[in-house]
This record gives sequence, C-alpha cells and structure tokens, in this order.
Amino acid sequence: MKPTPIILDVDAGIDDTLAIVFSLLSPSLRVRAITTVAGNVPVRECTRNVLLTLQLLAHRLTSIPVVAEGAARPLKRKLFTAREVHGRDGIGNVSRLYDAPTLRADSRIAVDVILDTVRRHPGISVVATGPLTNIAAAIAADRSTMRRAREIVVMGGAFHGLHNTGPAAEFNFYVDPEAADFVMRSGISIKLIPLNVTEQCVLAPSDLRATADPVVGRYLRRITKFYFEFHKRTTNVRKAYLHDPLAAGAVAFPSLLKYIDGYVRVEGTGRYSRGLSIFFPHLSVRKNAELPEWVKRVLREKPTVRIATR
Ligand SMILES: [Ca+2]
Repeated sequence: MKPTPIILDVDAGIDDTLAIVFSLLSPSLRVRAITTVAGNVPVRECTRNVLLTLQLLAHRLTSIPVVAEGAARPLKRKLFTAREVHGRDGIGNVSRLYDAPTLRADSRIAVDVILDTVRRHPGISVVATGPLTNIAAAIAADRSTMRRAREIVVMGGAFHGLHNTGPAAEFNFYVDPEAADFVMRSGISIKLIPLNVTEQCVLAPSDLRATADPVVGRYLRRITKFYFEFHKRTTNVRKAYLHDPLAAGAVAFPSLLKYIDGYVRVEGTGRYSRGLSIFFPHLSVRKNAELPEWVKRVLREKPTVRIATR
C-alpha cells in the first residue's frame, strides 16, 4: 500500500521527537514537511531539535523532508513552556552531546510551508503535536487550502477531569487556548487524540532496548532518560506516556483508536479554567429542549471533530 503523506507540526519535545522518529521510519507514512511551533521550549530550540533528529536519521532516509520554523509565541499570550518535562533544550539536555546540526531550515515560515505542502499533496494528513498556533494561522490565511487536507490529527485536550497543566487543561490547549478553539471550530475535519487516551499508551525503558539502529537507539535512550525520570517523579513509575507518537500512530494504523463525532470548544477566558476542553457528542436534540442558545447553535452545525475515546 502507498504510504500516507503527512505534515508534522511539532513543539519538539521528547515525545514529539519520538513521533518524528516513528513517522520517518514507518513504512505506512511519508513525511513531507516538519514545521515547528513554540511550546515545550522556545521555537528556536524546537527547530534545532528537529534538524538534529533528521540529521541522526539521515542515513535511514531516502529523502529529507523540508523543515520550517513557525510561531515563536501563542496567538494572544506569553509563551508557557514545559522544561521540567522535556529538559532545558527540549530533548532531555542531550543536545550538548552532539555537534550543532548542519542541516538548515527552509527560509519560508511554517504557515507558508504547511499551505504549500497541502496544495502540492491534497488529501495529506496534518499531524499537530504542539500548541495549535501555526495551524490556526494557516487556516486563517487560507481556509480553502486547509480544507484540502484529509484531516488534521491533533494531540490535545483532556476529558473526564484529567489534566496535566493547571487544574483543568492539557498542555497544548493550555499554552494557546485561542488557537485550539479556533481550530476546533474551523469546520475542517479533525481527529482529536486527547490526554485521557494518550495516557493509556505507555513506553517502558525496556521497549527501547530492541532498537536496531545503534545511532538512533542511543539517541532515543538518551533523550528518554530525562522523560522517564520526570514520570518517575510525578507518577512514581518509570514509564512514560506516548502522547505525540499516538497521534502519528492514529494515521499509520487507522483502526488503532475508536472515535465519536461531536463538537469541541476550548475555554480561553475562564478565570480558573484556561485551556479547558469541552466536548459534546453529536445528538439529535428534542425540539424546544431547554438548552442555552449557544449550545443549540453549535448543535445545528455539522460535527467535524472526531474524538478518540480509546
Ligand atoms: Ca508536543
């Protein structure tokens, strides 16, 4: 079967890096572009991490996807990072063990590369594993082009009371709630892979022992050391959640997850609930049912978000 073309939009990030490695080496996927967005660490570091990862994998690749740097901050807010999870450099403080990458990012900005790549490969899947700042900007710039993507697969949001940033939110939606809300309401076909599903997908240190390629294997063991230690401190188990790889996995293995159709909104203005994701399933509502006007309005729209439930 022909591999599925994808664009990766990442805030790399240890688990973003695992998603990149998985996507590049998966026979089911063909990575056409990797774009970066500020999130786990500032965008410059994200871009450096992507270039370093590509350089270390270059001997395994027939072609190197274009890399482009994107938004340095969320749409309306100051950047909020996650260095305690990913290290000062975003890859578990191992960048100092490697020479600075000689690969270069494209001179175009991420939004332009995303739009150009979708135009050139209509039906492509866009996999977004960071704050949705670039994706929102691409939709705002040219919605009809973004509609030509097959889907946008988003790692973000959290349901059933789960959260990993503040009392109510998942990190990506917390960092740029305005972008997340805009993308969820865009009418473009979206698959949402939320935290309560990604936390069911767990990596153990022993899972990496079998990595056949010595260069890649050593890199993965190095970057995940910090990530395992963070999880050990917070969950008391030396295992790590595979949030971002699951979003890429959902494209590589379409029957991996179960979905329900519905609507998602993301709280931007809440006093206590920044980044809270709200989901309501697509149901037929009784005529004259006692519902707030805004809910009735939403329920008249066609549901375009498919939420992974497991
Ligand atoms: Ca990420």
